[in-house]
Amino acid sequence: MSDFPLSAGGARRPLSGSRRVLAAGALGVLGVVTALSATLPANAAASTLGAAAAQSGRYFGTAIAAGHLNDSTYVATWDREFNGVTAENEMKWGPIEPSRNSFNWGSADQIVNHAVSKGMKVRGHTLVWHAQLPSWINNNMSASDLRSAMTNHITQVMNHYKGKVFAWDVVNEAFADGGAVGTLRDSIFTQKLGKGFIEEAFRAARAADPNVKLCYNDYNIDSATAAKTQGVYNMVKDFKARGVPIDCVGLQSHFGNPPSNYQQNIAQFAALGVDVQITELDVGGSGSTQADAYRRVVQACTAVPRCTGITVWGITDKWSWRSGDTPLLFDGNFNKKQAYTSVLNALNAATPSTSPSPSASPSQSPSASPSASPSASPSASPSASPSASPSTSPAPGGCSATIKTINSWGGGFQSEVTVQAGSSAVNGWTVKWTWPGGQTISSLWNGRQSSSGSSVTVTNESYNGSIAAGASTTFGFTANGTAATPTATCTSP
Ligand code: G2I
Repeated sequence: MSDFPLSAGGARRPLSGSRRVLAAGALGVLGVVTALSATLPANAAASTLGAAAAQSGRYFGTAIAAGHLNDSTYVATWDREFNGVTAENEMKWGPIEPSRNSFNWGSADQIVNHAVSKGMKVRGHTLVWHAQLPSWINNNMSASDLRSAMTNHITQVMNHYKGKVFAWDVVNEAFADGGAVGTLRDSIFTQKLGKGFIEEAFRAARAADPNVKLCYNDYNIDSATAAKTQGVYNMVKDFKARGVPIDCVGLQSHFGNPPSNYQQNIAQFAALGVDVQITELDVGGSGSTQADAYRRVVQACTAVPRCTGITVWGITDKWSWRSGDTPLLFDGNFNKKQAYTSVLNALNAATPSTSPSPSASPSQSPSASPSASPSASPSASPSASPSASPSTSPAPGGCSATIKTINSWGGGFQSEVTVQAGSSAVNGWTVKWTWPGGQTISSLWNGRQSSSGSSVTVTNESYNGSIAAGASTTFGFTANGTAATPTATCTSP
């Protein structure tokens, strides 16, 4: 558990526990998948956070406050170390639309234009949030008036930043900290529009811009098993099943320690077919304890290909929203802390990232019923592959497994293994294969691996052992050697 209770979004709360761009030709093998970026291992370690992250196709960003842009050390550190940015407050509803349909772009534009001129990735934060609302959003509004204000806000702000922002936090912090799984925070949005406001916001966002990633962002969803996490997980799964456009989940990660199942959590969201980003990272503490916690966060993200980037919530401890916890990578004088070095080293050791194109919205109707049939989404897990192992039909009650190559580069490759249940549900599975040419797995997610010589055995994680009849789950890995798709066997108890 964290030693650093803090508030996010205004509420006091306890915390839960705590290389060169890949050749375009190689991306072509991904078929429908348009990689955001994917990379090859570099020969030399990079010396800045952004350059180190870029080696694995990721970004390393920071929150920036326009009010500090007159400090030359602040701007120089931003430019030197980071290749991504989130406006700390300037794009929020209150600051950007202080009067209805009258927009104050100045401060946000300052940040975005600077970032774009430096080739940084910009996260848009945030469109619909219960905090920092303008005073003209109030209880006197009717539901239909609030709905039209929300749709107009989403549309105008997204239009203004079209082509400059790569991902939007469409809805921020909508889930409650207590209560049953799936309980939403009480807000003007739930009061007037009901829980469907989240879906309405995502559909409006997709209508405004078909090419940007649409994210759900929250705090205290870092632990894989927390009730709040499960609520968000269920929502994303439901959105995917019904074709509600969603492309990414942001784990804010304001804590003192990442929970022990943090990587598992990132992997379980990724397995739903969304990107995951660490969006507001700050880790209270100091010295080697803090450095170690930061290292574990970076390792957890970079072990999962669809964890595409990390943003820290500020540059220097002195201007952090929780400065008493000294949670950032630079001290009050912009000196690099021990945590800086551990992050840099972990980024330099990272394996490649992949990210498909934004999801399409098959239906723009906010009233699409929950029973609407699942639709194909281009952001579903990569389906095109240059090769796949043969799959045998499972016996009733049994399972089958198919290995396919997702990506390959000189000396390594990435694979996805689909575990399919037969005509009965499966509770627990074991997949085995034998490497033909000395391949070795370097990182595996959504499964537990044991190897002996060329024989590999992978069993389910606690969260993906149950597969309904006819349904499937996937796990993935990166490996050293020449890409291969050996025949895999699957057994279930
Ligand atoms: O609370 C930490 C973060 C939790 N997740 C969403 C983030 O958007 C949120 O950021 C913080 C900013 O770091 C603070 O800077 O959001 C706070 C508001 O909830 C921001 O604080 C506000 C102060 O409350 C205002 O009084 C102040 O005018 O910052 C404003 C600008 O300095």
